[in-house]
Amino acid sequence: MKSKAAVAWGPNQPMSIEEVDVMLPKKGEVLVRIVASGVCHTDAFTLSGEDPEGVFPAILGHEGGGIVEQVGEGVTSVSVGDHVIPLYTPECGECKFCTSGKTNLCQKIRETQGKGLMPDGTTRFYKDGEPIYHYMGTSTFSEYTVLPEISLAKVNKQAPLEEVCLLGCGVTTGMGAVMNTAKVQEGDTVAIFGLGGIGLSAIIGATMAKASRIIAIDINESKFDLAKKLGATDCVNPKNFDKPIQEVIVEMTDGGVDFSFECIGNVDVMRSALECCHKGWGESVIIGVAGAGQEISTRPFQLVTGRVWRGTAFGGVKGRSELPDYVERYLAGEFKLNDFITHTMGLDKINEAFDLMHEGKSIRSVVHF
Ligand code: NAD
Ligand code: AHE
Ligand code: ZN
Ligand code: ZN
Repeated sequence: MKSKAAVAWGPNQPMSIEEVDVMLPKKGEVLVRIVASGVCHTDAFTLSGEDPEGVFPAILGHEGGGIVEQVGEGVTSVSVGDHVIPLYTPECGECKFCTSGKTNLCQKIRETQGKGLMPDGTTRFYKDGEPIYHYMGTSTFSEYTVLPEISLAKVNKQAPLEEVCLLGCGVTTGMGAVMNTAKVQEGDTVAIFGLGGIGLSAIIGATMAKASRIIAIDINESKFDLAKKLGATDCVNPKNFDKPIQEVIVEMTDGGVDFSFECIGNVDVMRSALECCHKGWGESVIIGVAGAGQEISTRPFQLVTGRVWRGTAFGGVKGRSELPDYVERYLAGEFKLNDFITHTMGLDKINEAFDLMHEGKSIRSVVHF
């Protein structure tokens, strides 16, 4: 069938809107009509050419909400008309990772997904007979996309897909990092580096966990109003100090925070985030994605003296079994999503959404189809 899609033909080039051919779903696959998709910094990261797994031409997008249009042979867990959120971290329920009870990183289809392919090693997108690669197993910048059944969370139809699409990545990642990965407890002190969709969602998580102090850090002070509205107790711009930001935070918190979160993808900030943690027990969680070839460093003494460095993908959330409950909690009014949606636009304006992100003017742009 035909579908309108934003095709990324190569790194650092604007995407172009094309009519592409989408193959119908094969065994275990599902055709989804995407209703809306958020734009996450990871899409821009891959478009920049910094992603070692970036393949082109590809249809990017991984923060979507859609409706099942057709199911392939053997698909039983979703049916036509169901509302779904695509999952870049699937949940097969049977692999070593799924059954470990220790991680959300299902590996059932990770190898093909990382190469931009469906599990059978082929693509479902074509333009003029030439294949176009999938992205993160989701490719939500297409009106129609095909996903494995294990990459879909079925959610309550009452939830507006134009908003809950943000639970397909950013909001779940930030909230999950705090509540699931770090397990912040009432009274803990928290520092959050980077106040985009991820960092602001981490603030929501820290507020829900009743953290006593939530220090929000960004070099773009226009992010501070929303950070405070969501619960930040302090907003700090590292540029306003003539010493390293970790020293500033250690002084503000009588020795450092209990937990810190890096929500930028900057390896120098990752070091600051670790080193602003309290000696003996402080934990720093890396969420940001850094480019090919980049590495983190610190003095091992930082770890010897009790600080912990860890990371998280999709907030440690198991998409099929846990994401529907995030949607229910949103519907129950536990947190809001529309604060994040600073811009909405049609797919044909998608490059503007990327520009707004690079200019620091948006939190989330949501593309409608
Ligand atoms: P964003 O661009 O919307 O926000 C990044 C924020 O960081 C901006 O507000 C920017 O001003 C701020 N910033 C930049 N440099 C800074 C510095 N040196 N010090 C302080 N603040 C600085 O991005 P986003 O969509 O919120 O994504 C954030 C990061 O998280 C990206 O690296 C993205 O790829 C990654 N990410 C990871 C996961 C995961 O599962 N681990 C999921 C989603 C996104
Ligand atoms: N492909 C990159 C890494 C990109 C990455 O870290 N992706 C995160 C999700 S970012 C969402 O906005 C993730 O889930 N990683 C786990 C995984 O299995 O991909 C690289 O460096 O190769
Ligand atoms: Zn993302
Ligand atoms: Zn699995």
